[in-house]
Amino acid sequence: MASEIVDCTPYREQLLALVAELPEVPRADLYGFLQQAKELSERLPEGLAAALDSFNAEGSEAGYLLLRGLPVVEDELPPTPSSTPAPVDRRRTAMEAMLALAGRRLGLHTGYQELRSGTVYHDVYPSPGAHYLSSETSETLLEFHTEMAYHVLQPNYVMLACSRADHERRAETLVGSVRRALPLLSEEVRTRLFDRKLPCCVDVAFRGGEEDPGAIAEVKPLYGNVNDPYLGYDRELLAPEEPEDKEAVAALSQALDDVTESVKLTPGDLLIIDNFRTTHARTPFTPRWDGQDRWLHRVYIRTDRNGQLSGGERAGDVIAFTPRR
Ligand SMILES: O=C(O)CCC(=O)C(=O)O
Ligand SMILES: [Fe+2]
Repeated sequence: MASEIVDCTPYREQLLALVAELPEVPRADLYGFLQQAKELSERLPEGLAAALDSFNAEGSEAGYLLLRGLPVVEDELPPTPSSTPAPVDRRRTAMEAMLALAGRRLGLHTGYQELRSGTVYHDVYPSPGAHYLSSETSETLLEFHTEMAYHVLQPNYVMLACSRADHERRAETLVGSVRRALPLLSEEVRTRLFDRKLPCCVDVAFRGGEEDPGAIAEVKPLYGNVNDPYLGYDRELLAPEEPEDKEAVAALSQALDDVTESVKLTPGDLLIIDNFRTTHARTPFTPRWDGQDRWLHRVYIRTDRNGQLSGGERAGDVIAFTPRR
């Protein structure tokens, strides 16, 4: 199984050369950009390519793969964004290019129509007065969530690439892995939660303009292979009703807390989260609103694992919401 951290500093020159072959303005023709990235991803340095392929095939115990020491080109970085989506003519950053190259080695970049105006590349930056469920929060804990666990076309991976850390380097991205949590669960809890559909609310973007449509989806906390299950866990949105379900979810929740690993993303880091085997969160930090605040780039990747693709899709497609039921 893949080791969790790959030091990419030895590949710097090779990676910068690949980045330079990508079009300079990704959003001008995103399909073209991601197609070019696919071809270039065949030429990734061997060690890096092998780590990505192995993670894609088998996952890891910790549920993530962290690429460290990727080239961030400081002088080409504009101020941290304060609005969304990014202007179509914004020049690519090195870390956005890395999301294209590493992402295409894994699968297909996917945009979600209802989310961030249906864009494929998201900027993750602090925003004053953000909703408590939003990745734009900063001074409050962003609680454990599996990205779009309630969406039939849930992404297989969430990729987060860091161009800027918070000033105090306090923010931690937390990952709770089901492979680590499962041994802590009693047989009773496992059986209760396996293949059991529980009511689940959805994120604000998917509520169709209604303030609180309630639990419009159903999510299975554990499913797939009984000995190596997938996880669907969202601390804020999952809404078990029956006492036995509430108790079992509380036990799962505790187990995930017990095995949580933390990553402090620093510039040049690219974190690939296995979104079918983990839940993730982010601890508070203090923004300064000076143009140098924490700045991540995010993409979602679908692969053919668990039927997330049916054939004919392209990297860069933007898809509509169907709740899991
Ligand atoms: O800011 C982070 O480290 C993670 C935020 C998050 O959950 C996301 O962007 O999906
Ligand atoms: Fe997230």
